[in-house]
Amino acid sequence: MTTFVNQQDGVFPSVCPLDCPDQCGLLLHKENGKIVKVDGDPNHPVTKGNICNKVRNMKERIHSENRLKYPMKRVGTKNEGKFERISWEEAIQTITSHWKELIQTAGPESILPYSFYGNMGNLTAEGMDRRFFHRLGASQLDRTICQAAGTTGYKYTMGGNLGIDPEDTIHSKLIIFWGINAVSTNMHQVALAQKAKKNGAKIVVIDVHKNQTGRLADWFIPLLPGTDGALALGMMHILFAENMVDNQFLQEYTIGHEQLREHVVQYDPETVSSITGVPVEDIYKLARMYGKTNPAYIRIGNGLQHHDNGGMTTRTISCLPALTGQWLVKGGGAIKSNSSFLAYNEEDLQRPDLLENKHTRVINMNEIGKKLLELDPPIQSMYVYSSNPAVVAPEGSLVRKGLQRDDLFLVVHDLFMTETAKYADIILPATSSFENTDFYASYWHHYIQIQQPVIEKYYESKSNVDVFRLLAKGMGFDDPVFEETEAEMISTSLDHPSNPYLNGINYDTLLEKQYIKANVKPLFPGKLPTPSGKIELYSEKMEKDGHSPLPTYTPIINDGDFPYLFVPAPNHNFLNSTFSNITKHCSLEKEPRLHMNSTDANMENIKDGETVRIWNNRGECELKVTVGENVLQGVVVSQGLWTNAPGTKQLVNTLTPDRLSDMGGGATFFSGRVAVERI
Ligand SMILES: Nc1nc2c(c(=O)[nH]1)N[C@H]1C(S)=C(S)[C@@H](COP(=O)(O)OP(=O)(O)OC[C@H]3O[C@@H](n4cnc5c(=O)[nH]c(N)nc54)[C@H](O)[C@@H]3O)O[C@H]1N2
Ligand SMILES: Nc1nc2c(c(=O)[nH]1)N[C@H]1C(S)=C(S)[C@@H](COP(=O)(O)OP(=O)(O)OC[C@H]3O[C@@H](n4cnc5c(=O)[nH]c(N)nc54)[C@H](O)[C@@H]3O)O[C@H]1N2
Ligand code: SF4
Ligand SMILES: [Mo]
Repeated sequence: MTTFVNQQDGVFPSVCPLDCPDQCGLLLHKENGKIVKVDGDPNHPVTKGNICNKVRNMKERIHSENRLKYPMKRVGTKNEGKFERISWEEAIQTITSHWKELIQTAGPESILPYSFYGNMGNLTAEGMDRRFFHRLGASQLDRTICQAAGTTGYKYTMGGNLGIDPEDTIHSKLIIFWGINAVSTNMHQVALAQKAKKNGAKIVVIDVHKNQTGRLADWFIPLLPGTDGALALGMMHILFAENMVDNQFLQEYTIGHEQLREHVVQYDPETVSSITGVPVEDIYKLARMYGKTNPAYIRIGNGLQHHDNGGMTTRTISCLPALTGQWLVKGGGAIKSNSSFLAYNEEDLQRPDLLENKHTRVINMNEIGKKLLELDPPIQSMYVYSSNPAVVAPEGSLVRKGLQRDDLFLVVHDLFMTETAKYADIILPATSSFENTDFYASYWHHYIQIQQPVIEKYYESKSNVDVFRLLAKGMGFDDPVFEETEAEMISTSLDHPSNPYLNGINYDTLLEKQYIKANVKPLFPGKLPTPSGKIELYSEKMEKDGHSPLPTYTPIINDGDFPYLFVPAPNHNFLNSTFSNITKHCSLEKEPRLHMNSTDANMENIKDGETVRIWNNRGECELKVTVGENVLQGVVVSQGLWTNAPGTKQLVNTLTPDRLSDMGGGATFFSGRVAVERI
């Protein structure tokens, strides 16, 4: 194996580790052992050398003076920020002796891991950690904060995270970005769409906010939050009524189309218009455009499913391509996520068999605040890694109150002193992905990639894999799975006979090629992993699970008597809360803003640029207002998960609900309501 680390200078291949569908190939330019430039790798077949600005500026983060260098223990009160350097031996000894005692007195379920995908490497994000916590018998975390609702909804229709090959979308003639801010969150899909546009394609964006993606559209369709399901049903109504459906496709590859045809009669354009705020003529225009354009492609985003009805909304939109037979056309169909194509051998990587008690309790991460405060028997220790719940989790005040508990033994493993780490008893320094070995599988394009260490580990920092090895040793777990090398873990993961798409992809071929495309084929003709093997427009499984078996519009839940629906979306230059602590990225983004319709602003006597108080019964924030026509009346939108700079109140998740969505226990960040007033 080549050892990039030992070479002080040169240009080395790498992967973007961030939770972003594009999963770009990178080239790291090294001088004197340090990364001096992060560039796109022109050899990557999809991302082709282009990367976003935030990762171009990644070196500011990787070599930041503020990175954690050593393990530390808390010497002040929680959230005071006073810590003292300790050795790794002391850190591991403190943690494991605490846990051994907890296991004796309260049982292993008193301990909870809390993590998400701060680094998408599979060994880092869901490898050695899973083995460790299974063996420990800790409470299990249901990792629902991102796409759980939409994934569950899409699966009812299509059987899994299966869409089209994004490389085919250059052939599309109609591209609908639906609830996705792709310019910021999937820039290479935008590049492919621009190519399609040169060949005559139209780009439509359906969103609650005319942001940079909306501004790029040939046609921007604003609608009220949480009403997309109704819009899709209105389209179906017109597609059937005006005979724009592909009966042969429906016959051959779907079940339930007769029931659906009758069912959507109720969603006439007038009714749908009154729900969505989209004018009747625009609903006709959209349905006819979709019904008559071939190939038509829908990129289904994450934003539209962060609602009470997010599962059903995604389920409903995912039925559309079947109605017009788009799945058979190159460049037609949809992508919600493509992760099922690259599914690896999770059982062997994560070893769920090591968990003895099959009834171990499961805690939904969206409810972490409430659970820390109310659960009985209580969570007595939490180990946070690759996530920053104090900023990113809903009901933020409850989360921070839970973290503040004096009797909660909190360990945080991160690269930085995050808002969460300030509450820790023990802080452990993490390596960046460029210091580790790992493999990466995109959930949008079809390539698997490998990361080999390019730079030395920063001071005493350690990778997640290494820390869990040490913890296993400290706990006295002598199972050989904790001894496996990264190379062995990658080989184990890719050895997965039940996924033929991975044929020929293994550790050695990855080392040799850096990027390998899965052996994907078009979904049709073919059999889907749904119960019927077909696209399920009518789903008996949904009925069994307590949902309407047909796509149905269900309004979001009334969040209280506050005038505005509040959509606190991500921003362009951060990745969730990552980069919110880097001066460069903050200055690129300038400041957090609240977007408000000018009629609403007039009514509230609020002027552009003023600071406003945004509040509900969960708490309050203060942001500057941008007044204009980029959001509909009754809706306010903020962008970015900012941390509280001194004297500011900009933790937007203070205001968001921890209700669970209709499916998958998903998050409902965008279904909350607020009041807004000038200060
Ligand atoms: N620059 C950047 N890139 C990112 C991230 C980031 O923070 N910054 N985060 C990464 C992660 S973890 C994820 S999950 C993805 C998310 O990326 P996306 O899939 O783009 O999802 P969001 O950005 O959450 O929301 C997308 C859009 O949904 C809109 N929206 C909100 N509610 C509704 C609704 O009811 N209907 C419709 N039609 N639109 C609605 C919002 O206004 C927003 O423009 O991006 C990833 N990439
Ligand atoms: N209001 C609102 N809230 C949201 C969202 C929204 O749109 N609006 N989006 C939600 C979504 S979709 C998501 S996915 C979540 C994401 O929320 P998080 O998973 O918390 O993501 P980040 O904020 O990026 O935090 C990741 C942390 O992991 C650390 N990290 C990176 N690499 C490593 C590593 O190798 N090891 C360790 N130990 N740590 C590492 C980073 O330094 C960073 O502090 O946020 C959710 N919260
Ligand atoms: S964040 Fe997304 S667009 Fe930016 S470099 Fe990483 S994968 Fe590419
Ligand atoms: Mo996410």
